[in-house]
Amino acid sequence: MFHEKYQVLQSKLETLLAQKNEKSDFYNGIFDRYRYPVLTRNHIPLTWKYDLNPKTNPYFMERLGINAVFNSGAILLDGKYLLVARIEGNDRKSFFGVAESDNGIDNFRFWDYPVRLPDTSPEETNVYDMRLTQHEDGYIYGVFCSESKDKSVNDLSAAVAAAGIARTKDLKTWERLPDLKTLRSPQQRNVILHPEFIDGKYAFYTRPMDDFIETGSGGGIGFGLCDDIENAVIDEETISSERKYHTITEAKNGGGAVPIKTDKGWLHIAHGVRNTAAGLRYVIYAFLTDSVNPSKVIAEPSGLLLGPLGDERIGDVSNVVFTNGAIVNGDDIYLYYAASDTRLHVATSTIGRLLDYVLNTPADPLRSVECVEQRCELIRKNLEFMKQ
Ligand code: M1P
Repeated sequence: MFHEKYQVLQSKLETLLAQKNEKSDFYNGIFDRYRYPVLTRNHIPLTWKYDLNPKTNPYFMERLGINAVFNSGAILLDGKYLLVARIEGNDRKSFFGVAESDNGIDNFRFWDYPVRLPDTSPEETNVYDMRLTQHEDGYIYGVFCSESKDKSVNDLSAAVAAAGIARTKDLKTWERLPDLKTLRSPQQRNVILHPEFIDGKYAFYTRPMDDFIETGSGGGIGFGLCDDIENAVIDEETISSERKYHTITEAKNGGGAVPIKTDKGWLHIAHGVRNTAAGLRYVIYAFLTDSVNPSKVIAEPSGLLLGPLGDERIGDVSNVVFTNGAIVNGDDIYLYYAASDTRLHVATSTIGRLLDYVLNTPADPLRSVECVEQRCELIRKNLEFMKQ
């Protein structure tokens, strides 16, 4: 019975891993959605969850269950599409696992073992949301949220978020560096290392926060330079993409995928959050920054690029889409986005399309009356064009 059960589960897993993905019928001309998620908790190898020895596990139970697989860093390495996924155990702790595919849209298979980061801080309780930067210094950097209990207040759920930094050449062996220090922001999440030196320095996109959940006085996505990646300290953060009243970024925003270099500037795919009666709503938006000064926004289209749709809206933290990874292969872009902190999807587009989107979608005029004017202008042009 033990062996039969194993065969059934293993063959179910193999069927899932072999499943071909296909574009869904969603259309907006900007990107394609796909029918199946690329990673879910069902993609996790049985060896990670079960004790496969009938003597020590006579009931063939899960011993270490997995609750969710979601927010993933992404990189193209030696022709393979690699995701460093956030995997959350039934114990609520997150860790990282590398999943590999030949085409970026299906057949992602986890490597044998999860990532073992060097344990450099006994205070660190949880790690998640790694951004993978192939830096021009030759290393691949993983910058992630390192979370610890906030012992300064008498509140069991109070936590402190910092940006952990690790580096590797192969995603197998990792060297942990000291966490990023931002002298003017007590907490950080959604930090990304820019892939190139700026003025000879390492450049980070930050997300200044006063608190673990609320960004407080943090005005948007920050940017700062540091001299030494082995002791990264940023004393000055300037704001790049701002939070704005009555927009998709009103409550907070944060960097997403590592910015993509294009001939028109750096393409950013980030997240924005607003508050609703049903809780926070997370969507993905895009903007373009200057080629020479990547903190200077030169185009920011109105509203969201990708919002939670259909089943994506439901999960452990509902009404959330979130990205921390994209892969560029030639002109093609593979955007990995998680739905409701539960599973991971892919959307595909091209650099050409997304540049057209950021450069030619009108900016948010910030007031209903002007939004109506903007839409009427589009209708007027269309009606005139259709008469021709
Ligand atoms: O639960 C939604 C997201 O919340 C956090 O994002 P932010 O820091 O912008 O609030 C992160 O914990 C992220 O992992 C999570 O998906």
